[in-house]
Amino acid sequence: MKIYNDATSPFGRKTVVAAIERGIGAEEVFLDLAKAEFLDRWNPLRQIPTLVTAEGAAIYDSDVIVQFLDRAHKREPLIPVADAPAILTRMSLANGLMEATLTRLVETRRPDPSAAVVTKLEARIARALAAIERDLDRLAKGGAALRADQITTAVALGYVDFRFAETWRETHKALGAWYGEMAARRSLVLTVPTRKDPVPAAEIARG
Ligand SMILES: N[C@@H](CCC(=O)N[C@@H](CS)C(=O)NCC(=O)O)C(=O)O
Repeated sequence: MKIYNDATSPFGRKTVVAAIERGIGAEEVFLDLAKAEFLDRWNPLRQIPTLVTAEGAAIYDSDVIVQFLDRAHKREPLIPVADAPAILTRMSLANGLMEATLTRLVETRRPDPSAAVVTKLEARIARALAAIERDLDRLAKGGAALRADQITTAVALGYVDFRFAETWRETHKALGAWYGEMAARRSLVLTVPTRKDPVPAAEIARG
């Protein structure tokens, strides 16, 4: 299977981290979204990540890819069934944090950015960070195998660092400490948004 992605997409990073965490045989393929017309046959939204199976089926978006990956390994589930609603809700919160950070960046890069829109998005980012820290006990709970909510949240925090600011640690110390441990994991280190190349397939399958 191939995962179409680029270096900076947090949604794509989430799926590649999940594949590495469970040692799933997947190939990450980088594309340039500005020249990705070929992707339309797989994903008419022309968005990444898009997974294409060996049989030629397309799977998207990122949360669906994570659920697909969860059927492709025999280790602990990324989304344990017993707690799925809470895990998926924490994933939605982290996805929203990624979206707000991305939309804010796009707005600030427009020729005439709206201060009101930027303020609204920064307030959303602040509320999301506070809510994640309030729920940190449940988020951090668990064994050595990362769950999908932990992966999504760590990737979202990395994206806030990369595209907005690192100052959130000053007011969210416990969350900062949790993220520090997460960011040191091999799966997160291999997928930093400043990388130049896809993660080699052998590194993903190694787990
Ligand atoms: N809900 C989607 C969001 C994917 C998304 O927004 N991807 C961005 C890259 S971070 C993209 O493809 N942007 C190109 C575009 O929308 O034109 C998911 O979870 O996969």
